[in-house]
Amino acid sequence: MNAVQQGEGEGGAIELGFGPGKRTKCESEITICGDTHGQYYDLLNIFELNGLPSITNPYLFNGDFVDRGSFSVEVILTLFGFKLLYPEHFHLLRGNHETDNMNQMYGFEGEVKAKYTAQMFQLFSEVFQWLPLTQCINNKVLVMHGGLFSEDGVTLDDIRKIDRNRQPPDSGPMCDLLWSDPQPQDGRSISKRGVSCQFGPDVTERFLEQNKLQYIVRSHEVKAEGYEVTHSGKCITVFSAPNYCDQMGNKGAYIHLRGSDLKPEFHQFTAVPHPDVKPMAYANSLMQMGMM
Ligand SMILES: [Mn+2]
Repeated sequence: MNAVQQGEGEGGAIELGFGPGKRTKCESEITICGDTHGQYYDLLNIFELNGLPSITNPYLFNGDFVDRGSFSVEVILTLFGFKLLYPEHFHLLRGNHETDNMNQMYGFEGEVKAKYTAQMFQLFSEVFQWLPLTQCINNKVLVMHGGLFSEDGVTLDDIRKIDRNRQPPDSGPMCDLLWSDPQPQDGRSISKRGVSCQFGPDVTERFLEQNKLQYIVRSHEVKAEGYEVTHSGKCITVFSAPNYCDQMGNKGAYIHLRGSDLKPEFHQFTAVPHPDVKPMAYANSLMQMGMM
């Protein structure tokens, strides 16, 4: 029946609901989108191209809804609205930008204060802390914003046990899920971001094997084509903010996971016009002057 069904089903098709390691059963299809970063008009274009969210058209948005783009309030209220309408068929995962530090520097806090109040920002901050960190689809595909871990051996159970209702720590599994990036060479190296790590194909392979998963889907990095398949198809990046910050010239993409084998199908799109408010219009003024 429905594309995504959740409940206390047999055979591991269960929605845990409370832990950060939520599980979703995908009966026929789900759409996964990556970073949207306050690009509201591009978000509307996704719904134009792929249909509005509904019980038969489920979505998962993989974090970084706010900051940089100057329509972050419009993006997050739209996404929260669909979450309220279709709680079982519309999924939101936390990104590294659903955090106070990032929101203070990259515009969301300033935007909320300009459009609403400081108290309204506190409310968003509180809700962001409850967003799940990962979602597991049909016990086969694990979705998270950043990527895998600084150490081997992390299990889905470990992920479920993370106490996520807080600002993320500077290291450890919660930090890694929000911040890490894949790298082409085996092993791990220091991240160019100065937080978490970069993980190689061997790390991905071991994690998938230990947890009996097929592949991971993550976001967090702008890609020229809107998506990238790496680690022999086992690590997929999807990014849904085309012409990121009005300057990168990249395509956006979303992924359909279809059928019982959850084969990924990529759809690309380009940026649409938006009202004349520049990205970072509400950001910390030191950031705007390029001093940070
Ligand atoms: Mn990110």
